[in-house]
Amino acid sequence: MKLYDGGKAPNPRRVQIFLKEKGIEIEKVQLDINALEPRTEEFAKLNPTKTVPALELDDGTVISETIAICRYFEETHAEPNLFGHSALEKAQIEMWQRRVEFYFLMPIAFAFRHLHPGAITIEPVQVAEWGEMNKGRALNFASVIDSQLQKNAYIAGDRFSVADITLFTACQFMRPARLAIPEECAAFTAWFEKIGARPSAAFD
Ligand SMILES: N[C@@H](CCC(=O)N[C@@H](CS)C(=O)NCC(=O)O)C(=O)O
Repeated sequence: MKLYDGGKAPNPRRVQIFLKEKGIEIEKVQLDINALEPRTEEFAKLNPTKTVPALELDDGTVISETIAICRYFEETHAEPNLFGHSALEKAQIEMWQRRVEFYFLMPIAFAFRHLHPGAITIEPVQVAEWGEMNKGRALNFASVIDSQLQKNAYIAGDRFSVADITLFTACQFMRPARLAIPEECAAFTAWFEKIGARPSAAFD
């Protein structure tokens, strides 16, 4: 089994942190996103979306999409549980994971890809207006996150879950996207510091 990884990029980071939380070690093949290594025809045969992360099983089956990879490992290594136990907890974790991914991580990624000069290699047609619009979307959603974290220790409730991993990697991606958690979001900032202190958050 091997993981096609992508260094500090947010989606590869989500799987890296998930594996560390589970205590799973696995062979990794690093692909350089800036050198467009995931876009080669050879890699496209493994993963037609030409993105990392991608997990290749021993029988050659390839699983891509960050959450699909994390779910696979949740099934093979049940503890610590990161996707929820009860029907309600599973639904709440899924809800927050999707909210964070669609309304926070993706706008941050669009802001980076359409506004950062260094992203021109991966996004040759940068549309600054779209980048600016997404900056606003991410910052608006930060206040939703802050109100949730005023009432809960973790984004989906009272314990750490896969939704926190998505949120943490999104927050780390804010800096290259030239964004920051708004100053007034004190609960959000405190949560970011708390998650950053977990051993799994350290870069390899
Ligand atoms: N929906 C995919 C997104 C994967 C994705 O966009 N990965 C980025 C790195 S964060 C990538 O491989 N980009 C390569 C490229 O744009 O050429 C997932 O959840 O894994």
